[in-house]
Amino acid sequence: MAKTQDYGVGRGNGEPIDNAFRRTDPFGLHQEPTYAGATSFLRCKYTRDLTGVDVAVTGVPLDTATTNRPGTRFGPRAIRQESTHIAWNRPYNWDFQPLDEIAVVDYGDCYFDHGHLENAPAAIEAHITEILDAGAAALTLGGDHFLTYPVIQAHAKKHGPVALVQFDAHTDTWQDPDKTRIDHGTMFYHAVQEGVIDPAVSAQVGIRTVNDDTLGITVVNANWVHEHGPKAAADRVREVVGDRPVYLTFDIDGLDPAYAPGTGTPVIGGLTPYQAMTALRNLAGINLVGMDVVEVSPPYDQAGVTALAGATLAYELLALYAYGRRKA
Ligand SMILES: [Mn+2]
Repeated sequence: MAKTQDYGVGRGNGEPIDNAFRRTDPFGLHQEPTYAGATSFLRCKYTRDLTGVDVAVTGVPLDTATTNRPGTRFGPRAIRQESTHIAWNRPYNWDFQPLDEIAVVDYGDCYFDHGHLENAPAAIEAHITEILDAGAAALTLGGDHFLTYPVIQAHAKKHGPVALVQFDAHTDTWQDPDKTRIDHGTMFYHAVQEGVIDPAVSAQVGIRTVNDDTLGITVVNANWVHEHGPKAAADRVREVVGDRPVYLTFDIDGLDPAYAPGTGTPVIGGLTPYQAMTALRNLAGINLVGMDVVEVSPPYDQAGVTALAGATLAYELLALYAYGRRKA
């Protein structure tokens, strides 16, 4: 395993450019010009070979379950592009480089037929199952939040009912009177009913929309985070999840739209990037088994800031995951 030391363009452990297909070492930073080269998440290698891989990053470009503005089908590609800006340095809030310690590849995107949309959930679940069956963890880039439901179904097959940690403006546990409709605001109702999420050990952070029935999930709403701070919020989450297998989903609208305007259902009064990153850093030690960043909608973005936030938070999630593997 090569240790990351250099910070110059065209230096590091790999080739000066196009490491998305030229690199051979799955560890370490591979610096290349941020404005050039084949784009992958953090310049990781595109491959479907998961031999020895710890985390497979994969896109799910689905945006047909949105209640308002679509566009998140372009999210995975935009997050990959913005990740080139941060692929030269380790996450600032962590005292180690996760890419030195875990092997990460870009697994490409999940395919589903938009002409047979009814088959998309099964296609997503099968795609994630492929990754988990190969012994890797999945870091999924969305796509609208509905996709997290089949992703969690795949995780529950391996880990049992998961503890959900959700950063979001919305609970996504709403239900209609007939309790059959499903979209990106109701899927966690169904996931709890199905038993793939255990609400008693689950927590939602950053909530600022009304839902009188949260199904027993602990809600650490945005106001609480603003009043008590992100470290205290993380403490509450850690208390709730204990040592249960955690699936962490980060809806980019958990951030305030001032920082993440490029999303389908923005709600003001949200978290700052500092609060989000500090909360994630202070979740170190949870038993993280899977994660995603969803709802980045490039058509509504400005100067790529939302995709940059998504890429940065995904990098933070890699650090959180690598920290957990250290203890294991
Ligand atoms: Mn949301």
